[in-house]
Amino acid sequence: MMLTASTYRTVEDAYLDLLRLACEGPEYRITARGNNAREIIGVSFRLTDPRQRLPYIAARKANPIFQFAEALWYLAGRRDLKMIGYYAPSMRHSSADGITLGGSAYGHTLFNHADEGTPSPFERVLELLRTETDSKRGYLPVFSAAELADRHNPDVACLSGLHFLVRDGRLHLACNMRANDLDCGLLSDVFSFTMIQEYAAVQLGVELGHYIHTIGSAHVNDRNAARVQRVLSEADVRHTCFPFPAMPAQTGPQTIERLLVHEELLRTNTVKYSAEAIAHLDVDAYWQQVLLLFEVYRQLQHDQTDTVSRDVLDALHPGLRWLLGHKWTACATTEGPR
Ligand code: 5HM
Repeated sequence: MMLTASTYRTVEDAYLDLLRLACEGPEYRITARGNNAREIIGVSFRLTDPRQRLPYIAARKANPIFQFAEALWYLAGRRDLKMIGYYAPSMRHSSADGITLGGSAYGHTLFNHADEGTPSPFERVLELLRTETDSKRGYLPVFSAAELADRHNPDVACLSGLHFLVRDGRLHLACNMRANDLDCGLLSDVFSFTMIQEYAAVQLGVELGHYIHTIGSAHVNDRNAARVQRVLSEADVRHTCFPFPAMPAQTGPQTIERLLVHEELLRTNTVKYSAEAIAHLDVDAYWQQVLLLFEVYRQLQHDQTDTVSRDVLDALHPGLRWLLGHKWTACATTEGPR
């Protein structure tokens, strides 16, 4: 009897099976808000190693710079387009006022304090799990019924809610989504939500557990069909794997704040960092990797370079270097494609 979600070690394994499912046996063909898609209703999977949250598939050209930027944007409780639109210009279409994001600014819902001195919903859940470890109440709702009041709302939350459960000293996260694009949204959502999970585990001082992802409408848009086919063809031959390290135990709100100071300086081209300069900043080696990524992006966006500095690329984790080399020719090194 299979009543629980299919189990995978990494997001890459789950992603490939989800694409196969959508291509081989879609339940429906839908057209919603101008998008034609193949859809399956009611999909669920479990990841046993949520830290392995990046797909090493050349044809997918995953963008780890955006992934980390989005995760930090959430963790900082932000909703400004200024920051996230720089890393993902397409998100500008989802903003109603050109200044902020709406329902998809999940961090704004989760990490903000209603009033000065009041804990954020996220802090409330942590407090609950610290006092009653086996609690089933560690749920953070995100989608709100009020979002449907405006029929033309361009940005209705796809994330229904996040459910944090501590069992046997490990923090599991069960995520519920009303809708998920299996080729696009899914990868960035799993990346960010497992980062929030790991961040919560660090705050609670427990191990990282499993990540369970459940989707109401799981779909692949027809406009991405060609890329999906390329990804699936590559799936039969690829062998690449780069284990990603654990988030440092001392990571906290001040770490996020400190990182975002450097992020803004790089985004606004106010500073330029060498690998050496980043190595001397007051942030852990794990988070220095993210600043190296933001420096790469500064060079691509502001300097419009056709060769990103070698010292910065060499200082990167090999998996991140591999992903950048497959996405931007300016980042290709002798190990990667030219
Ligand atoms: O019409 P609708 O609001 O469902 O369009 C948004 C679509 O963006 C979703 O159906 C989903 O396919 C995708 N999406 C996602 O997969 C959007 C967001 C942003 O909220 C997300 N994941 N995080």
